[in-house]
Amino acid sequence: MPETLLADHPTAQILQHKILEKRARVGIVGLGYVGLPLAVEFAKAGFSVTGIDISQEKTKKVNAGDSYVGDIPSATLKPLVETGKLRATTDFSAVLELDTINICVPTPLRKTKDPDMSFIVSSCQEIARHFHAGQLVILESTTYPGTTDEVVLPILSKSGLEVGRDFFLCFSPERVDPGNLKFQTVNIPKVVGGCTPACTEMGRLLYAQALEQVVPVSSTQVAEMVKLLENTFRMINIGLANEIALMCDRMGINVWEVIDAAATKPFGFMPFYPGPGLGGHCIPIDPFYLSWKTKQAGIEARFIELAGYINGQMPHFAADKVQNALNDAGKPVKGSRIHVMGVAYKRNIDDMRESPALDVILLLDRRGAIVSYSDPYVPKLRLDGLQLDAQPESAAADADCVVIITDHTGFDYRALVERAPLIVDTRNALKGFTSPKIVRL
Ligand code: SAJ
Repeated sequence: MPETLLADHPTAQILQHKILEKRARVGIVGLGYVGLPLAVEFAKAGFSVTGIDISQEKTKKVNAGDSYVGDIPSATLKPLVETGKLRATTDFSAVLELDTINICVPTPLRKTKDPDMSFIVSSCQEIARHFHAGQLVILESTTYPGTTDEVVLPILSKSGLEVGRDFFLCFSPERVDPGNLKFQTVNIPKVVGGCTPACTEMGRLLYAQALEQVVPVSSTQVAEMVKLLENTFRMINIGLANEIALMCDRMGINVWEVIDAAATKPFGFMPFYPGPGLGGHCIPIDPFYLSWKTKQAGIEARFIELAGYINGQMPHFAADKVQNALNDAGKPVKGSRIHVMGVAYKRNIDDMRESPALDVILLLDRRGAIVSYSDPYVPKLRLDGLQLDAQPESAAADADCVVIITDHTGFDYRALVERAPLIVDTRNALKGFTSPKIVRL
């Protein structure tokens, strides 16, 4: 049994029993869409949980039982706070009282596509100031293979404590999919890999108390690479779908019909769809953590670079589709009123990070178009000097051309087809409609 890994470590034995008896005091650094749901799951499992976040606003909301994360209703959060199971603070000295600490902070890319490790480093430095023997630290932020061993471990080892004996250190990729009603933190299999086998076992033990399935792997690097493979797989296949769309456009073939028919294959195929570009804080970002690291290892990540290029061209392709559609209607882009339907990075959410709509709007604005938009999730848009407020969907009737960038399910597409003079559909949202005024990607 893996527990025997811990048998001969007195420090490990103490922590192991605290975890098994749910006496371990759990800490979550970073109370965002990953950290808050994780904190709730540990609290629901019976642990005493302390969330640590640099945002006073977030900690105040948590302590008031007021959830700001869509996947966590306040009705779930409030009882956990009221019973003292979950509290939040901005004070890292809380680490002194903790037995386990999960780090769930952002890992953005810089403009140069280099990883921005500042949030991980600053969190670890704060933790290290109060760190002591007997603690388990697990990094969850998506990052390049080697981060845990090369960045986190040296910071914690300054304490003179020995990893795997005096303290335990793991990596476990976050797999939260905001808004996914079927897969939530508790039932998404949790991969975890430690600096030593004893670390892996301690991480496995902790997650096993709160989550349905834990997948231990042999090292932190394997665990770090698992997440990057998952999201690089997605980004590259979206890039392939986009390239197929460019080919079909040139050959006059309906790419949507091709993909739907290919998706009838019951094995060996998984549909991805073209679109106006790649948004979000995971898919466009994570693969470049991998390519940055492999470059250092002397290996070019050519698929990632190529897919990144193709995905990056899609906003231009969408803007050109609009320009050509107006041209065919005898109208220049310059001075035309173009109404954008949907600006969030994907349907039915309010997240604007890396949204392709921002690129398309800027491209059309720079070509002299008068741009407006509708998006029930995004009331205002501030973009390079552009200040736009969301318009009602009826504004489409006054446009020279409408372009569907994000296919929110709440839009009234039937009314749109009736009222708009010309529609460029980049998401196949008008799949069930036929009209000469519809131009598909
Ligand atoms: N997109 C396409 N074509 C597709 C799929 C997506 O153009 O076939 C676009 C979307 O419009 C969006 C971007 O790609 O702009 C990213 O979309 P996404 O569906 O990958 O959604 P994300 O960014 O929320 O990705 C998250 C990831 N979850 C984690 O990293 C834990 C990803 O691994 C999940 O697979 C994905 O959610 C999901 O399946 O919803």
